[in-house]
Amino acid sequence: MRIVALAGGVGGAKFAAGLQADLPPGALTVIVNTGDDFEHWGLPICPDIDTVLYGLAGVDNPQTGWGRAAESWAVLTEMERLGAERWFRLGDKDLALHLRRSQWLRQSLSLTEVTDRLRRILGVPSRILPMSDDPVRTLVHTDEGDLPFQEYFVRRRCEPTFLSLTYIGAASATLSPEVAEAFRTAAQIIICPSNPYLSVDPILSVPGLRDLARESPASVVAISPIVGGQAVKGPAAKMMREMGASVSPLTVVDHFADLLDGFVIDEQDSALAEAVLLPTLVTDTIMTDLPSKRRLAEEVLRFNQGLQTVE
Ligand code: FO1
Repeated sequence: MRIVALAGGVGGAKFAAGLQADLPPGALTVIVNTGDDFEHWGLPICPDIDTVLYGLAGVDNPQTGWGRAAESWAVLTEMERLGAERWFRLGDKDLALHLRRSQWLRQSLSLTEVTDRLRRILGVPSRILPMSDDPVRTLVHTDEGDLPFQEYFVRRRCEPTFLSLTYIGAASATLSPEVAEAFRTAAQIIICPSNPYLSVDPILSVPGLRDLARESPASVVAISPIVGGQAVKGPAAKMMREMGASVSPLTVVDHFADLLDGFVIDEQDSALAEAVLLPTLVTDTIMTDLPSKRRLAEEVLRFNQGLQTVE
């Protein structure tokens, strides 16, 4: 049984780890957002790929959700002494991965190939696929001007008022054969509880990807990243307010519209279930540790499986 999950940053990586724990080795393929990627200290950085990679390898920093556990910061400290930027914190172990990725990319390996080598070395049984091997960069239009994603998200801590997004390069980004094959052989497709605008939409902006998901015989289920009127983590709620949308799972389900066959909301929002015009699973969606991630994954897989038998 092949399961395809679409994931962005921390929330996506958490749920992907739950899916991996609940599925046979190799059953899971995670398609990851690359719109957050950028160059820093002259190195290509792929934050969402690395957040998913570390989360599935069990070496992620549980406090931040990004970067490595048991990290050291010797290079960052010395780089600051040498006058380099330090607003984007790269730990020593994390830096080794960026150096190795940079080396392989310069040898003209694709990001898909590089990512597959890295996940195998880190012992991850699941496939991790960039949404495209071509560059797509999320540009955030704010009341203070246009900001590259990490400048908005990290340097400015999402403080500027969000206006809109442009996924630069999306129109000419090509689907990799690996992503196309993953959708064609998927038994289920799951959109992880990631930011719909910053993490999921860039993936769906790759030409042909959304159609593959919608036309797939596999049913598509999304998990709301909004619980009890706020985002579990990150700027999704603030962005909704700044767009004049209500901070609600209903805004999320409307956003994905015709793509979904089912939706998952937290029990804190159970009163909204009847307003969701789709089959809805109401459960505890807060993931605090691996057992809670795995339990949620198990429930979502069963729920999604049930949708297919109905059809
Ligand atoms: N997020 C921060 O808020 N501060 C950081 O210094 C930071 C460093 C960092 C390094 C590597 C990496 O893979 C992710 C990192 N992130 C940091 C998170 C990153 O900005 C976000 O994970 C995504 O881009 C949004 O999901």
